[in-house]
Amino acid sequence: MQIGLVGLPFSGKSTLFQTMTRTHLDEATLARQQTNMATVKIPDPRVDKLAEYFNPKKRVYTSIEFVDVVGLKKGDHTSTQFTGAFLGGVKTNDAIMHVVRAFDDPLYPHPEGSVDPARDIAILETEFLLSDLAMVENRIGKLRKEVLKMQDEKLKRELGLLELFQKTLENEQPLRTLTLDSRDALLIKGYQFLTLKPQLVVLNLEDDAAGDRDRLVSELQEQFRDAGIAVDAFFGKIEMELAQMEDEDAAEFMKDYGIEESALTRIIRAAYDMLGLISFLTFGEDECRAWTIRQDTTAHEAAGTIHTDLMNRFIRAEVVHYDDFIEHGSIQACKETGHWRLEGKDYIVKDGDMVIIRHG
Ligand SMILES: Nc1nc2c(ncn2[C@@H]2O[C@H](COP(=O)(O)OP(=O)(O)OP(=O)(O)O)[C@@H](O)[C@H]2O)c(=O)[nH]1
Ligand SMILES: [Mg+2]
Repeated sequence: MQIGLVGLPFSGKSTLFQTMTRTHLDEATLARQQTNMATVKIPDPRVDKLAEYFNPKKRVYTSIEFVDVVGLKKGDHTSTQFTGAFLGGVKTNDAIMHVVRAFDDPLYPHPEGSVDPARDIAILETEFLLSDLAMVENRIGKLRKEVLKMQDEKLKRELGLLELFQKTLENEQPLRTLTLDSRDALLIKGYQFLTLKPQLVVLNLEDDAAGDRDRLVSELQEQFRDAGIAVDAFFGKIEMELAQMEDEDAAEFMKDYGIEESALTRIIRAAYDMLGLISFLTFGEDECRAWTIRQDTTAHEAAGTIHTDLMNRFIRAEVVHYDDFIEHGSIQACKETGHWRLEGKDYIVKDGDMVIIRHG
């Protein structure tokens, strides 16, 4: 799973990247404007709690890959230039995290001349819309000819779908506002449309804006809800310092600033939700581990994420939900109270299910 960090120049992409990946990029690296990539463990207190019970040799978390996408050039200080390299870089990501500047700093002038988050969100969306529209139009032209030549049902279906996309985009609606069934989704997957990707806007707030945070976030959320964009916020400067501290110092610092949860934890969880991802858990004396799956994954498919062998020789899943396990305190107690269940292939795995796959 890969998430691309995008945003106008000086919005704080590299700052957020360093915060979330707990890396430090030096000035020279930043100036080189290269694409940076890092894998981030998804913090999951449930894995820690299970490890307390089972005392395993290993605990394993799931992870997401973050990419600091570069390529947006500062234009002649009135506009931002979007390059093909930039748009191409965004395409390969599963989801977009759009860093939007809400801090003012004369040292780093805003490329559009003023701080205006709603405008900045729209600038990027418009660019993505135009890029998708160009691709749709181009493809429709070719498809129409092909459909005339060879009455192919699949091509016809694709054409119909792209015509719907064209209308949607011409009405300035991003493609993520459409509901596609899995068959259609598969049909157009290869295009990697930009406005089809889930997008999370992350406002980069001024250090002293803590009191305004909820208001700013909910105003923007209201404004962009119809476009299917989620909004969150972080304090770039503070949280970067925070991410580079030892845990003890960080706790102290957070208390001083009244930050309850680090951006790292919160934003990563928001990204997880945005992608429709959930975790199930495996446990035992060897390892306690979280696994990432999409919502609506069956027990059979979930077994396949652990190992294809488990999928091929799947007999049944034994399942107890993490909350029930914590409430009753042991597997034995869960069995006695009927919270330990046997499930078949088609069982839809829930977030927080503790699972044992029985196989032949
Ligand atoms: N005052 C203030 N400065 C910030 C904040 N976040 C980032 N900065 C500073 O703004 C400058 C630009 O931040 P970056 O994270 O490099 O921004 P970027 O989006 O990666 O910029 P480009 O890669 O050049 O497009 C850096 O010097 C940061 O230290 C913030 O919340 N407040
Ligand atoms: Mg940068």
